[in-house]
Amino acid sequence: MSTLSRTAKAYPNIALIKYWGKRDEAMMLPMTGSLSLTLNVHPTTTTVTVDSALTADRFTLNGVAMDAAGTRKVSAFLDIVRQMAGSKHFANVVSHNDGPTAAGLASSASGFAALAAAAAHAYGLQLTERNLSRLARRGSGSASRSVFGGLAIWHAGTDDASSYAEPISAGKLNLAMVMAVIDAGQKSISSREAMQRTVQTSPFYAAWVEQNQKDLVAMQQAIAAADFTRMGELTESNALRMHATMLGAVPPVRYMAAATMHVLDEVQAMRQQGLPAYATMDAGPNVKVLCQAQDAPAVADRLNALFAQGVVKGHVVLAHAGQGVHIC
Ligand code: 2P0
Repeated sequence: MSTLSRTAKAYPNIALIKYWGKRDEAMMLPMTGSLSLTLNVHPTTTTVTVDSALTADRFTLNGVAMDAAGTRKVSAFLDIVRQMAGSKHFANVVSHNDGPTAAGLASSASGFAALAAAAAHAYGLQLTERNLSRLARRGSGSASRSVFGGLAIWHAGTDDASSYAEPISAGKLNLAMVMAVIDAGQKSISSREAMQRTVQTSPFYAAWVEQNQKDLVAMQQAIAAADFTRMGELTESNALRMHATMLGAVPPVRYMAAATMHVLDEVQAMRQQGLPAYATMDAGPNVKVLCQAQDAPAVADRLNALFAQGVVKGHVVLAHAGQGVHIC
């Protein structure tokens, strides 16, 4: 019997320019590029132990042993790693999410980035960061971006080799993300299914793809110019457009809740009162507010005050730019 164990830690990322829709489901190639900020909260820590005595993969998440159905995605991902490494051995995967799972808070991004790094090392693969990003993409598209810290762009590419993320310099920008967590429960429909339905049925989808490509170029220009206002405007409008294309799906996909709208109103009020803050939402009702680090305490105070009124229930999590995936 032989065992080899490696542990990796990765952080979630929040897209400023979103990924919504695949053109190749099997290879996990996206319709468009996307751009994100990796955070310094809610990491996933994953240990992969390759064990020649095992007769199947095992997966434990947050202390709970998963059944065959709960292990399927992890095992399918390990099949890719085994094929690359020329190994037939199964593995024991123990993962801990330091944040809510599947609540639209990017747990699959941190989860598959950590799994990719731990599994690659445990199976003896020596991958460049680019190839690690390509591998993480096969588990979950957004995980390709969590390989890197801070700002990262995932190039759509045209095939497996050209679809990877890479870091972007933030220059003098010191960004923060204040999260209004209004519902930490599991989402009603997975983003994978929701984006598939949107691609297949939304009459707005073609317009989304066209606009997203323009937004991605404009965002890179805004980052290079350290133009936070432009970055914020692009972030908020890009998120609203993504939700608009989902609302056009049949049946419609609506992640935004009444509480989401209350928070969006509050963010708009902040801006009108001179506090530069911009909202983005993913596959869930939570709102993440992009701001500059010096304004983050004031933004958090405003959201805490909103929750203290009791009309909207929730809590605030303050995040800054975090690290890329690393072996612990
Ligand atoms: C993003 N989201 O760019 C977008 C915006 C959610 C909304 O990537 O099917 O878990 O595993 O590739 O990456 C969430 O979807 O989906 C996501 P798969 P993933 O962050």
